[in-house]
Amino acid sequence: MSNKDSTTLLNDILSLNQGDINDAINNLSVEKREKLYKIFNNNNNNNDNTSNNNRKGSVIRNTNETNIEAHIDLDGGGNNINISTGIGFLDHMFHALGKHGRMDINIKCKGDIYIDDHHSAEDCAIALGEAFDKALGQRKGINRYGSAHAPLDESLSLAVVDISSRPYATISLNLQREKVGDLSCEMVSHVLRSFAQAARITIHVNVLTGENDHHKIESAFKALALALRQAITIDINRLNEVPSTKGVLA
Ligand SMILES: [Mn+2]
Repeated sequence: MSNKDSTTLLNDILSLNQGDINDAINNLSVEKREKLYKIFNNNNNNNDNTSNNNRKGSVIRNTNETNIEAHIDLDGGGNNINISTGIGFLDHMFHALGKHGRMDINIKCKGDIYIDDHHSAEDCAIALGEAFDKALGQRKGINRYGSAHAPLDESLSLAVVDISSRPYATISLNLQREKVGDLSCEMVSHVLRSFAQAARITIHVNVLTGENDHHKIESAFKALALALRQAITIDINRLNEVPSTKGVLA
């Protein structure tokens, strides 16, 4: 489009009243709203660190038990994911979280898995949660709430998220096995809880039905991914608003 055409188009837009503009924006897909939001946000807030145009977070976490690097880009799209926790099935679950939450996630962990999976699984969840918290910044303009069901064959899970700054997790998975791959089943709820705690969010994750433990856990992570996506998505109609009656979420 030429500059002249663009100018004509912008003048046409400016001649609309606010109600018509709001209606038009409401009719756009979430992806288009986010794109529109990014265009305006980049133009207006280039020097504002608290703005939402760069929703990335990085954490380096070193202890005697684990050395971890975690990066997340909430708006990355989920096509650039590299997970290496040392625990194969956990890699698979974090990958699902990024893919279906449309977030780019990178985790590298060197941990004491010669002992067991506990420290690495827990600490990766903490690092990822801290990176998520950093990426959210001031928590402005977000939907805040999200909920989703996700099936995987016979398994069905429900996840509900509130980006509340109140760390809380209710997890009910009904797992039967001792382990799936190298991940202990008891660590799955621990991972979800640790993530919620570090991210400072409330999550409810329930496996509603299912038989196969791999399927149950995977449907739980997918439901959480979808609910998180909803909750972190920017609502273009309230870009500078913190969605809390208190006025503060960070
Ligand atoms: Mn699978």
